[in-house]
Amino acid sequence: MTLRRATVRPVVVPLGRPIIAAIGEFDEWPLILVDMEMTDGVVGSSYIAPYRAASLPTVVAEMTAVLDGLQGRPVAPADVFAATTRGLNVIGVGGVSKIVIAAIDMALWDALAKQAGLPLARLLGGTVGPVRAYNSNGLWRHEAATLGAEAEALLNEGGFSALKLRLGYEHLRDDIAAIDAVRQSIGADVDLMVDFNQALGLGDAIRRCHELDELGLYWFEEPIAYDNVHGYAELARRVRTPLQSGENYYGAGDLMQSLIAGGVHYTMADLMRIGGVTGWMQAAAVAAAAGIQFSSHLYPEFSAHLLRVTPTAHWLEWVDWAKPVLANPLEPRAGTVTAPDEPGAGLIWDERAVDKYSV
Ligand code: SMN
Ligand code: MG
Repeated sequence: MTLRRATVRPVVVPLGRPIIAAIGEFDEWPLILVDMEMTDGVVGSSYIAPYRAASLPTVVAEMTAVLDGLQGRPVAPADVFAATTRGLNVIGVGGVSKIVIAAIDMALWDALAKQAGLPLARLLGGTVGPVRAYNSNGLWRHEAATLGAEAEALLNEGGFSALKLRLGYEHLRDDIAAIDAVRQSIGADVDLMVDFNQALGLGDAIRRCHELDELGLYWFEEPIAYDNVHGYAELARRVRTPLQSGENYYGAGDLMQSLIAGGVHYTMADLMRIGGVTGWMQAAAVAAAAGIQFSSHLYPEFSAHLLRVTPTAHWLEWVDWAKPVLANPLEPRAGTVTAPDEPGAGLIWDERAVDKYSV
C-alpha cells in the first residue's frame, strides 16, 4: 500500500469565543485539512491550525510540494518523518517545515491505524479510555467583570473541574482582578491554570509571578519567551508555582534543552509544532525519562489517543475549535475526553461544512 494522492484544503471557521491573548486576537480560526489516499482506498486524515489566515497559502504550497514528492511511498510514518526532515533541513526544520511534516505524519498514522483496524491509541499499544481535561475554550483577556459568568459556563460545558485563564494584562492589578473574578465564581476546589503567552520580560516575570505565587494557581504557563531557556531556569528558582511550557517547542530537542537548563516543571506538546505523532512520541519519551508531566496543547482529537500511551500523561487541553468541520466532534464528559473506539484517530469531515468554510 502506497500513497496514491493527497488533498490539502484550507478552511477558515468561526470561533465560539474569539481569542484575545498576548500572542494576538483571532475572530476566526484557519485550518488546513489533509487527506492522504492510499492504493488500498484507505484515507488518512489530519488537520493543523497555523493561527494566521494570511499564512495559509504559504503553508499549503509547501505541504503540497512535499506531498507531491511522497507519491508511491509506503504508509510508514517513521520513515516519512525521517525523509521529510532530511529533505527540509536545507531550509530549516522549525516553523513551516515542521508543521508540514507534522500534518503529513498525523495523516499517515491515521492511515496506518485504519489499515490495522485499530484506534490510534491501540495501534500504539494502549487502550481507548477517558483522559482528564481542562476547559480552555474561553477566559481570554476580557474585562474582569465578564470572566466570572464565563468561567461558570465553561465548567458546565462538560462537567469540568479545571479551567485556564489568560493573563499578561498590562498591569499586575489587572491580572489579580481577573484571577479574583474567576475564583469568586468557581470556588476554591476548581484547578485554575494561568497562561501569560510569553507576555513578560524576565525581570517583570520575576516580579509578577512572585506577587501571584500565593494565589493557589495550578501552573504559570509561558510567563516569558519560550526559547529563553536560561530565563525559565532563573524564574524556576524564584517562584513556587510550577512553570509550564512546551506549546512552542518544535520537536523533542527543544524540550530537552529546557529540561537540561532546569526551567520547566510541567510540559505540553502541540502536535503541529512538536512534529505530529512521531514527534509527540519522541518528546513524551524525553519527558518520561526526566519524570516531567506531559499535557497536550490544542488538537484534542489526536491528543486523546496519545495521552493514553504517554507515560507521564497529565492534562488534555480541551478546545472545540475544529468542531465546525467535524461530523463526529468529541463530547467531553465529567471533565474527561474519550477518543472514539474506531479505527484511526477518528476525524470525519462534515463535507458540506468544509465547502462552506473553504477559502
Ligand atoms: C493559546 C492557544 C491558541 C491560541 C491562543 C492562545 C494558548 C493555549 O497559549 O495554551 O491555549
Ligand atoms: Mg498556552
